[in-house]
Amino acid sequence: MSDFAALWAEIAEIGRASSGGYLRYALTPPELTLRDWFRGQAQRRGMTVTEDGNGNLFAWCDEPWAPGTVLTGSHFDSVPHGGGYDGPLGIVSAFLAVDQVKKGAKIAIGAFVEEEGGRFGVPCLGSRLLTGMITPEKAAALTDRDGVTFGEALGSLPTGKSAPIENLAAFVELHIEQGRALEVPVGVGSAIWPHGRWRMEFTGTGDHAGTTRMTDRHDPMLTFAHTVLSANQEARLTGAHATMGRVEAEPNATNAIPSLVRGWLDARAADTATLDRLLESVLKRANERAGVDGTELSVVAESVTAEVAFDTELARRLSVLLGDAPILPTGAGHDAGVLSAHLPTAMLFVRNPTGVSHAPAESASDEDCAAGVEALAQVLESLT
Ligand code: HGY
Ligand code: MN
Ligand code: MN
Ligand code: MN
Repeated sequence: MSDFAALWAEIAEIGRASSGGYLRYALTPPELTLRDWFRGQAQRRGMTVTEDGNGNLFAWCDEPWAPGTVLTGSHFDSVPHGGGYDGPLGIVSAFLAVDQVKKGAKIAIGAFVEEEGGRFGVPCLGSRLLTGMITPEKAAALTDRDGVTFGEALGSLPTGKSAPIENLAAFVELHIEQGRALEVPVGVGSAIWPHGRWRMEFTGTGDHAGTTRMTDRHDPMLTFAHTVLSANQEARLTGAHATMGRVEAEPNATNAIPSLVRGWLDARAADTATLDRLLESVLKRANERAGVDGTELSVVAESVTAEVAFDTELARRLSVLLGDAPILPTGAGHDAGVLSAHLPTAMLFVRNPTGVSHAPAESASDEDCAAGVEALAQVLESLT
């Protein structure tokens, strides 16, 4: 069994559901177990473990936050029934890469909290707090579906931008590729598509499903359904990606016309203009349909991420270092996208044969993952 396969096996069952996907929500038992695993791996290597007061965990080969440190790592949390590689692959690979880099190199490994936004609704919450892109107060007040706030889950008010991130020389995140673009084991990231998530609330008139004539209804599910179709049509027309994968109805009863339907639009595009055009069109059509249905619509942008272009020179250098590894963009958000506004940042992608992600079918071969570890070790060696 390869070093990678052996270390991977230590975490593969943590948080795994009968679906084969993972339920590793931030600061819940499975993710806390993975944090304990992280601490054990760090101690096994004589690394110093620190927490930054925002829920982010770090392991340091040298002094914490020593100037010139190169940070690598990713996240442990998953979307509901997500794949096992999205996040943890970057952390497991980091520990194995540290084993290969010369002793004394100033390298650190980070495990960022709530990257998926799967529990508290804002993605990259930990890296946004670390870089001051969200206030501790706003983060602390975010609630999960059981009404637990992030502050309660963390056990304190987050410390926000308190660590000297300016001391870091670079951040490199290794991540499984989440599309179908990578034909070789390892690639280098060029950009992250602009993207965001909008909470849309459709308000109508609750009523009896059996006694209310169709002409007398103000049914928000109808307006919602038209909005889903509009988003899908607009995305197909413009090459954007639009998804409404999460929906809630109140009172959510089979025999009651809903009074309210809440749906989240996840929209992304290769450039900002296309994304803006999609959004404008979907909101226009949704409001028009609300007029027809006699329903009301309110929209809240829960998080919007501008286009991220990674350091081109660094990406090219890494591509050459890795034997002309392909350089490719991603439609997925990452903590690297947040950190790239504050320090030189690069991403490495490991091939995903199914191309599926955020679902149990996400996959990567041990051979490709081992190639990813080698690549990360070479990159860390070259940067330190
Ligand atoms: O949703 C995303 O793009 C990322 O996986 N958090
Ligand atoms: Mn993800
Ligand atoms: Mn991820
Ligand atoms: Mn009844």
